[in-house]
Amino acid sequence: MLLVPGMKGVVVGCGKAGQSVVRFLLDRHLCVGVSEGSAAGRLDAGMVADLQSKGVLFEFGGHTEDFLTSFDFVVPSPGIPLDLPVLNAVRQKGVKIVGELGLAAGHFEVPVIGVTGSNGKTTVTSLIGSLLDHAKQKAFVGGNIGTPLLEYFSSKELPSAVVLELSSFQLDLAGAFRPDIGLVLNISPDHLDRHHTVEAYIEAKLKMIRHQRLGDRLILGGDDKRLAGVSSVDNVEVYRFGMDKECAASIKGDMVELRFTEDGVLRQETYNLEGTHLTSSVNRLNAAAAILAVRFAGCSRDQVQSGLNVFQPPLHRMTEVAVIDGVRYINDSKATNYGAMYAALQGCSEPVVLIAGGREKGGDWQLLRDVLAQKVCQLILIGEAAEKMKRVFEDIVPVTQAESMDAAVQAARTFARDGDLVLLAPGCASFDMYSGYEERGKVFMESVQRLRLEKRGWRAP
Ligand code: UMA
Ligand code: ADP
Repeated sequence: MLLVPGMKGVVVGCGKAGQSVVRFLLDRHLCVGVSEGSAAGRLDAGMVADLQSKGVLFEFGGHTEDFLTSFDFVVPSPGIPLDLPVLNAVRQKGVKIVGELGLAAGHFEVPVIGVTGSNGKTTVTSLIGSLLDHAKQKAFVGGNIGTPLLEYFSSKELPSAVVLELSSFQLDLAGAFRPDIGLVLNISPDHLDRHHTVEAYIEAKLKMIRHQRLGDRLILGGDDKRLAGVSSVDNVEVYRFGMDKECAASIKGDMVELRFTEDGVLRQETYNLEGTHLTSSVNRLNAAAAILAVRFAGCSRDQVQSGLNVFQPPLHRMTEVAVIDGVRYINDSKATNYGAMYAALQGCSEPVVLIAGGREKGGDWQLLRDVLAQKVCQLILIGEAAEKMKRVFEDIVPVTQAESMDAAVQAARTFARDGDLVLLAPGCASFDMYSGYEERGKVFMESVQRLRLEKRGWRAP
């Protein structure tokens, strides 16, 4: 979006992303406002005072039409539902609604790699960042992963590339944004409380690729039925990754085989994941996607292989916590939707004692019945969704309920036999019991560590 000094922009929501939008607009000499839903005292007083001293106008405790329509455009933070009545009213009055991506579109000076999908975004984004780093290309890594994407514009040194994890919330307002290399990893229902229908959710995700142009590249999950019919625009070249050997990056055991044409030359390369931390079924796919992206971004084969060898996947994603009495305990707290829960179970070869539940995000539990029947020997339910999940699954698997994570882990210990796997893969958000998936995963890991200490005869703290 073209920003001219003196224009007036208002940011809705003053969290991490909102604050970075404010800084971005101030740096461009715009008149800036903030409309924040919570009361004034809930925000960091120092931050508010600092912004006020720079001329930023605030309204607290809600979003009013009068305040918002006194600006030329409105920038909702990613977490703000776009169907809020006040946003509809503002739209009807002709005030433009633009997102972080819409503001950034056209202003990146270096190649952009955009990563979206329902699951694996953070792993693939951080893997791409790490592989580029390993090849001495310092990339800016941001977006949904944590550092707001507009922070790129305050980088002290120009990075060699930008790697963005993009959520459906951010892509909903993508404007004319386009990545030079776009990755859509997979699609499974998620965030239906916000998007209402699977179709609307998919449409939001695919906004990432709508403005790509000739010369850009699109990397798609090849095993995903919902992505099979997706085609690129403007003859953008499409590369698929997956189990099928026809894919440009295909998985064969612990190997990733690449086969693609570059400058008219057929390239065939093999990468070995054995001995890396990327051998789980989902991480092999994630590695295949990331390898394609960084090869297109100029890393050599050898740089990529040595980068894969040292990469540590982020915590709470199929993280092994301990082996106690022959039982492996796995923390997949980040499995907050059906797709991740399904993938976690599908990849397990041992009988699974599954700890699941939490706050539902919308969707149909029936889709998981087959995989639970196949893989799970005992289901332990926690949180708000427990009653409903019990009704869906109790005829196919033994079910018990637990009041806390600690009680769930203690129960899992009594059910699990030598050779089983205790898996925390909730399939739900965590906010009914925890501040987020990190806290939920941490509590699970602490409970497992207590089991280990008890086994050694030490009194757990
Ligand atoms: N608020 C209002 N009005 C409302 C609702 C909220 O004013 O109606 C205010 C809140 O009081 C708060 C602010 O808005 O002050 C929060 O804004 P936000 O929810 O957009 O959160 P941020 O802190 O700005 O973080 C956002 C992303 N959050 C969401 O998409 C919900 C972060 O993704 C992202 O890391 C960050 O920007 C930096 O880019 C988090 C996330 O949960 C990790 N993402 C979802 C996911 O991964 O599933 C999509
Ligand atoms: P996101 O950022 O999209 O939420 P993460 O890398 O944080 O992705 O992983 C989220 C959850 O999805 C974890 O439970 C993880 O084990 C699972 N997961 C990771 N990669 C994939 C994949 N390619 N397909 C399905 N599930 C995956």
